[in-house]
Amino acid sequence: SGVMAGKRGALIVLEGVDKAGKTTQCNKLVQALQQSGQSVEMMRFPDRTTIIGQLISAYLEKKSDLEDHVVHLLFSANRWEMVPSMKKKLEQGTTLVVDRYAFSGAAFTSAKPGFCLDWCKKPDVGLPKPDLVMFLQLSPAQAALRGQFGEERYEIDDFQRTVQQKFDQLMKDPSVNWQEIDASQSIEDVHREITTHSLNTINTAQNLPLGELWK
Ligand code: ADP
Ligand code: FDM
Repeated sequence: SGVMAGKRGALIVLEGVDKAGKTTQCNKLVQALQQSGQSVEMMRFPDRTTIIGQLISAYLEKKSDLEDHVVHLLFSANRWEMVPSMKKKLEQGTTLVVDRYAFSGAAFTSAKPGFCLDWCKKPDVGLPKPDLVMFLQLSPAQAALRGQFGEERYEIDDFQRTVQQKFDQLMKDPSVNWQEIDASQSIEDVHREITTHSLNTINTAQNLPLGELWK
């Protein structure tokens, strides 16, 4: 970055099992940061609006079947296709709040028989590294209180339990800045915690180069 370069934005990711409150909290965080005068945008993966995203969406809605390796690589490609615009926005000082990222990618595929976590991480090695990953922690029992699962692929209790175990493994990696959040609190209490972590991260990230994930 040159002499006149401004401060970069932060890459902030929310992860967690289904119904943990990711989407609710991403929306509230974006609103709060906007109100505090930050330049901020929300993103979500999968991004179902692209061509690759439409293939993924049809698969999740069970309108099509795809081989397990293929769909894993499509999820990863759906992140890589956004990388140029993500980097540009971050460099311009915009903070990105992202609903799911490569951690969901690795956790969900490695929960399938015959897939190891290490293989599942490989296609996402080198993606922009989040400055902060908040994991919304919620037990399956508490998730069940938030209503029934929908009709999409992966919305099955046993599978979600295995996904949680894979997330637990991923969270042992100290090269990623994980923050575990107790997602069983009220929406407002979770929001306060997430906002505090995010503001701290925005302040520290602006003086640091953007990292490369799992590299
Ligand atoms: P996710 O994106 O992680 O699947 P959502 O944000 O869509 O989760 O929330 C799932 C459901 O749980 C929604 O009906 C939402 O209103 C509700 N919910 C979210 N956060 C909380 C909370 N802290 N306490 C109770 N219900 C919540
Ligand atoms: N998912 C999400 C994956 O299997 N791999 C990925 O890389 C990502 C980003 O897709 F079941 C799964 C997780 C979830 C589904 O659901 C997407 P939402 O409701 O759009 O988050």
